[in-house]
Amino acid sequence: MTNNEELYDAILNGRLETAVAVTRQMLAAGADPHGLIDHSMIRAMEEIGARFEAGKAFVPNLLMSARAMKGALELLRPMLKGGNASSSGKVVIGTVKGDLHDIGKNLVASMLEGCGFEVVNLGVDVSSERFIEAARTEQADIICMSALLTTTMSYMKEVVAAVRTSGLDVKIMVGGAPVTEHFAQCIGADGYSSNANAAVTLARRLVLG
Ligand code: B1M
Repeated sequence: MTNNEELYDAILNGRLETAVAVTRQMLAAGADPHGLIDHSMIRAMEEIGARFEAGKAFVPNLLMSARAMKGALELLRPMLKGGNASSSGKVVIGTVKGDLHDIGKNLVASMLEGCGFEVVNLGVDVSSERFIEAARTEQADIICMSALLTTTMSYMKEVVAAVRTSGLDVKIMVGGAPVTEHFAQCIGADGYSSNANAAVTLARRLVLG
């Protein structure tokens, strides 16, 4: 088994210690953190999700995989640099109300941070009031929302409406597995991105105008 396969297998089967040990080993050998994320870690989460959907895995399996993924991701966090040292702008980020998925959102937050943005991470289950309050207090340039459930993505529309009514001068970005460009346009968001790298490009574009 290659190291990439071992990492994939460890996350898929929720083995935290192995996931962390293999990640550490691969980094020491000079592996590219983005390669690990894209080729092993996200693939493993997709597979456990597919098994869950097919009734071949259950919520405890999702939790264990998530724990293993988070442990490995923690090692990569300081390395997710994009080479821009000065502050590119301030982002308030959170997973919307009713939704507890935070791995992708945290990946986006880490990438933004690594690429020079100041990031205020509000966590999960974030209401429109909290997004607005944080954006106002922090004088944020961008509100970034994540949703992983088809049942919670509709809440993004409420947040966009509440932000527009509040009169705040802030851009709004949305993303997460069920979200699409079309959906983002329909709810009046300023932009959509499908992954963490694209989120950085979009944030830069929104701040520069
Ligand atoms: Co849940 N879950 N889950 N889950 N879970 C999904 C999302 C699901 C697709 C699984 C499936 O059925 N195949 C399904 C949703 C179905 C649907 O809505 N159509 C599902 C379900 C049903 C549920 C529960 C309802 C299960 C239950 O209790 N019966 C429940 C809901 C709880 C809740 O939120 N209220 C639930 C619970 C959980 C756990 C808590 C056990 C756990 C989350 C742990 C955690 O996050 N701390 C979990 C997990 C792990 C998953 C899967 C398997 C993996 C998610 C993940 O971390 N992916 C997921 C299946 C899947 O996604 N294939 C699933 C890896 C991550 C890196 O990708 O988050 O997509 P992702 O982020 C990407 C992009 O989407 C994008 O960038 C990231 C990196 O490239 N992105 C953004 C994300 N946010 C962005 C914001 C941006 C831009 C890009 O702003 C501009």
